[in-house]
Amino acid sequence: MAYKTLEVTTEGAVCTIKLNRPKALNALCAELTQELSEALTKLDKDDKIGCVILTGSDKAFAAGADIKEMQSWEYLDIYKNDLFAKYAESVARFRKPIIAAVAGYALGGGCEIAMMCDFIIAADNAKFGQPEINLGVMPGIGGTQRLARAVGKSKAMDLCLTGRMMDAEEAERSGLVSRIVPLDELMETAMDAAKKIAGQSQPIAMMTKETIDASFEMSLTQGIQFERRLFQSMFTTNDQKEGMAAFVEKRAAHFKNK
Ligand code: DAK
Repeated sequence: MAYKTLEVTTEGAVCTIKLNRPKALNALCAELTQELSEALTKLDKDDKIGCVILTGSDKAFAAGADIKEMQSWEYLDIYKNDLFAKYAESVARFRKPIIAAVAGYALGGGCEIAMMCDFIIAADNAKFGQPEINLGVMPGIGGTQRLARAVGKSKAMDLCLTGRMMDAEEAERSGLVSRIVPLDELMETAMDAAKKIAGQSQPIAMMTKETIDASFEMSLTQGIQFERRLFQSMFTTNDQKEGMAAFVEKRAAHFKNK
């Protein structure tokens, strides 16, 4: 399907979604969020896709929600339509691995979407921030919660209260991003990681993601119990048999996602 605000390309079992409103630095307008939600809903159901990369342009991953669109919103419209809830859920509840490949600005809603992904690979020109306070609001799709969990209270407070940006080095130091690469290597690095993930057993990768995500919702004891139960269940899969047989037989594993 053709989208107006996204470029969606598939290479093997990896799908890349590129946010594509370059003139507005990929500001997240209603059309873009609707299209992103539709694309992810389809990909979640597509058995052939094992991993998704979400990216933007060299200058901006996304500079936040579309301020020009948002300017005239009234409280009751936002409340009744539960604005942004559906698309935010479609990213945060996406069940397969999803990598954010971030170059340039990831601000406001842009930083929040990147944080909803499973991990962030940043180009050396990436800049992260929650500048909503400069607009007389605060982060509204998980920024206060996910940023605090990712970088700790002190830096989350600093970023959300001053509205300042942090560069890629600071973001990596504080644990927001998993690695930094030169800008011209960003997509190749993200694709290598995505292919590696997509080459694993899809159900096992999904369960691994689900278990790590559960650690943010559960006590340690509950989380460890959840992990143990899912680990045990993996021994019902052909892929566990194949993975271990391949190791013993000194050959590459061929997972069948079963
Ligand atoms: N919205 C709309 N247009 C934007 C935009 C944005 N967020 N960011 C940039 N643009 C547009 C600019 O207006 C400009 O358009 P023209 O004037 O050329 O028509 C074009 O993109 C290029 O931008 P600049 O000329 O400003 O480019 P610079 O390189 O000089 O500066 C910048 C880049 C990223 C530093 C600057 O553009 C900037 O500060 N942008 C705004 C960043 C920002 O404040 N982001 C946070 C947005 S608030 C909700 C939950 C959450 C939210 C909303 C609702 N609910 C639950 C309902 C989220 C809110 C946000 O994300």
